[in-house]
Amino acid sequence: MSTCLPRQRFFKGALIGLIMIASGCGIPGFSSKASPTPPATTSKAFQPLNQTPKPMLMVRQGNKVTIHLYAEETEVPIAPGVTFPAWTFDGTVPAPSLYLRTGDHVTLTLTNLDPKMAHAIDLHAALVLPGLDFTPVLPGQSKTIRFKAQLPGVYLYHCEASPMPLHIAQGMYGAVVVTPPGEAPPLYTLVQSEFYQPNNLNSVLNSPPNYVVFNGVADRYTVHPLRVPAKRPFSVAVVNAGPNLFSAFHVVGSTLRDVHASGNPRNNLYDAQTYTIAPGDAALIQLEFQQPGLYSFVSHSMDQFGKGAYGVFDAVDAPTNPKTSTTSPSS
Ligand SMILES: [Cu+2]
Repeated sequence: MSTCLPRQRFFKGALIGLIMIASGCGIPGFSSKASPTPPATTSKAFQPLNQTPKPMLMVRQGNKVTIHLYAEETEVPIAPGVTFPAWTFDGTVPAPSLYLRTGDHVTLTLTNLDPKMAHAIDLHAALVLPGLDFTPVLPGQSKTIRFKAQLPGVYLYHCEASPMPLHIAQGMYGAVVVTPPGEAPPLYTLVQSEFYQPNNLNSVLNSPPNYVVFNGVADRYTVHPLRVPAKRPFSVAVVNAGPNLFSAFHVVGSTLRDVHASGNPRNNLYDAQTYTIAPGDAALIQLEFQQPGLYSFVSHSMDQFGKGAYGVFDAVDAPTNPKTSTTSPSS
């Protein structure tokens, strides 16, 4: 496996070079730090803001969890030298992962700090009445919802304000991981998503994306591989935020030993070579590498791989402490 990595890196380097040349010199709306390009805005409402990120608050007392999220517009990096004028929860794309346990009683408040438009939150982990709980929050206002984390799983949460395809494409999505009693949370959470021309609904609905990424940045984990244990199992939560493309999650040099569809342990698939994750769905994937070394993870849809859906696990013999290495998408 490791012998073919340099070839992959070379291939990817050439591809990303082409993408960077294209983006820096004129994918409309993407701003390059080296060669700033104004976003392709169409109205005053879509003039980008760059609000200072306000971090999420999450407090646990027993099985009572209080969460405070903030909707705001923040410019985020999405590829080397390329930033995107995002609409966010808490200033990051993806939004912070919410780690819960089954049986948790969650009180979640969304405050909309975006002065220009309404936002809303839809949590796939919350079994509630959408017409009451997922409704828009106007600028400057807050809304609190309460739900019980009834089912173990890995879930998407996203903005549900209209037009929803644009609010998701602009960056308003994250992961909820609900872990059953006695189980450790996944070692890492990966959120796959796409970037289109910013603030452009027509691009989201009718054009291919410019980037497809894990955790917000193209090829992010090729530069800094994710450290995992060798010769013992570990799990990774994979969420597909879309908004449009199906992910074909694959690990080079390994099968996906156990795949729990939607992260629910009742759904088990053994030794899948590639697993399809629809937009709005997720999986909890258990892996075990038989020897130390580098193992690429990709979306095996080659257009997605070529646009940045590519990372690397670095399997090492040294023990890895899940408590200290669990990766939020935003970290
Ligand atoms: Cu929104």
